[in-house]
Amino acid sequence: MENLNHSDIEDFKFEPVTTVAHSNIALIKYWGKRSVQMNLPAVGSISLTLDALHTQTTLQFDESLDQDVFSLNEKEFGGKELKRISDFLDLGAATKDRPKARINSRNNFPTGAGLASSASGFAALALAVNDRLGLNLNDESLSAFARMGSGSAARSIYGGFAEMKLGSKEDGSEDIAVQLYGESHWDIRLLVVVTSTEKKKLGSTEGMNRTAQSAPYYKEWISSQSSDLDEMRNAISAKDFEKVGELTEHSCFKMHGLAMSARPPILYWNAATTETIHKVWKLRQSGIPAYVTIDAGPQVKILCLPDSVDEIKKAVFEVDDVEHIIEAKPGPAAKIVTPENEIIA
Ligand code: 2P0
Repeated sequence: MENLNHSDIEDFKFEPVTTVAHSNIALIKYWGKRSVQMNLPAVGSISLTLDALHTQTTLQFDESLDQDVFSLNEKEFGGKELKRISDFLDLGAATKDRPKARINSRNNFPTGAGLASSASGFAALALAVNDRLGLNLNDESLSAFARMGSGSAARSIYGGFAEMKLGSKEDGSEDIAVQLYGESHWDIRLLVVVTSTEKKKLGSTEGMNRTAQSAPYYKEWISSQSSDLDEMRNAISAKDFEKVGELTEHSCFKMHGLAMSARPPILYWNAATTETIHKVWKLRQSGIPAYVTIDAGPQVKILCLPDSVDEIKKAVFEVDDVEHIIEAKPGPAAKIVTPENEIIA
């Protein structure tokens, strides 16, 4: 990230820019950090970017401000939410002594409930900062910058299937994301089954740190990841749906089993989460190819093929407390949008 070194005032563009980045679902999960300070993941991960879930962010540097102003879905945030954003802008500018900014973000999905809002959020912000500060980062460097905001954000720079690489250097220069395949590689679907829109009680960062410190299988989690990644890369390349599904479920349950083994235990699921898992497994027994995955929250994400969507939705709506289902396809890369193309959510 040595080229993140643009603190001269001339580098700031003071007109606003608007960016959109899409959320992603990890098929092979990231959980744990090898450096908390640099936000370096302990394991690589593979994801699918989702068209239906996005963050749109407008960034404007303004010399008349004496502190950054951050709003999400029209609500202004201070405290640790604002600090996380301000620290990220400092990192982009390579100085704390920079013009302050207004950051207006809008998610088209519930925030903080395990729908990876930090992934699309920091990808959108990284792209906006790159543009307004004239950093000229290529996609890999941009992904490393986004990663410093949130690990999963590195993958949301790309459309389609992306891999976050596990670097070995301490400076994080190898911890970048790359695209495996674009969004047109494979027409699959991801159904996001929303079982609760309450904000989660334990954030991912805290959950990961507690897991690393206390889960007895943490070493095995790390040592078994590279073969999962190899198998998943091959399965996506071959468009082998059963294999991708089986590996996706395996990585999900391995991550959650690990988190459950932390002290005190971490359990992100509610009753509807568990019931939905069983519903999907029952559908599979009846011949419908569908597989579950779950992030740091109670929502269940169902990987399936386009012609099974209606039947799966019908069955899952029978579960008590399923509030709604969002249908997603492989989504596009993060991009700058012109005012005419801004999405009014
Ligand atoms: C993932 N998750 O691979 C995993 C699976 C949740 C479960 O990445 O601490 O918000 O900001 O780097 O990216 C969510 O964690 O964590 C996440 P930080 P992040 O998608």
